[in-house]
Amino acid sequence: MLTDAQLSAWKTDGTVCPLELLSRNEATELRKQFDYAIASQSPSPAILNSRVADCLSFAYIARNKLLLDYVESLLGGEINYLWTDVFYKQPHDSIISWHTGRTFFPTVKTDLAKAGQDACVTVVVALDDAYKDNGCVIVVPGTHLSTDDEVREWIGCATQRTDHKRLVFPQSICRAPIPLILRAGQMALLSERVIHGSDINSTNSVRPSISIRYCSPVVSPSPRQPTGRYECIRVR
Ligand SMILES: O=C(O)CCC(=O)C(=O)O
Repeated sequence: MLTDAQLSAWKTDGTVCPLELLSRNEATELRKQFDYAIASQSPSPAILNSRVADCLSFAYIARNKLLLDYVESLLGGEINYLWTDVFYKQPHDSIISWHTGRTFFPTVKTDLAKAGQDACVTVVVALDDAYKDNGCVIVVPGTHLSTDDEVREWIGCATQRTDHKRLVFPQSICRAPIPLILRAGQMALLSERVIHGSDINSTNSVRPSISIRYCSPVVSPSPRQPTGRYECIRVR
């Protein structure tokens, strides 16, 4: 479970990072399985999601007890798994533009959403070390407290996530973005409402990570969401 300090960081920043999850060896093993899933796609995509990769590792990591304990601290004791995106950021490859998870998650019209609480959460798991130069995820802390109109004004309606320009910081947001620096096997939690993205990988190696999406049972996506995602699966 998250400590009081971590919960307080979540409330202020909309993210908690880093959290210990896997050993370096376990992360390497998991990476091998995702490498295999990526290699089986032709041409190899930079972003792969669980619809196209029928990969047991998705189920294995999405049900990890420690990971679900962290998620439980935010969503409560009943947790649904939505889907996983695999980000294999190639050397010198593209940015992920500023966006919020909300753009892609099912819309929630509940008292929970009105109370400004998260019904959907992203877990980023680093399959290798992630840092600024290799294009780790960057978060604009505190933006999860903004209104939808403010977010639209700052970043527009980002439905197309990849771009080849540098990640430009929206000037009107006053808190500086923070890089989510993770060792292989560590994880970060992201609010569905916090603005984030990632910059160019300026190294010569791939930066691999996975983003696992969870929701509380108040969100009940139909088998065919507008996003084309899977129906959710109860994992706790
Ligand atoms: O890993 C990345 O580069 C971006 C991750 C992201 O934007 C997300 O999980 O929503």
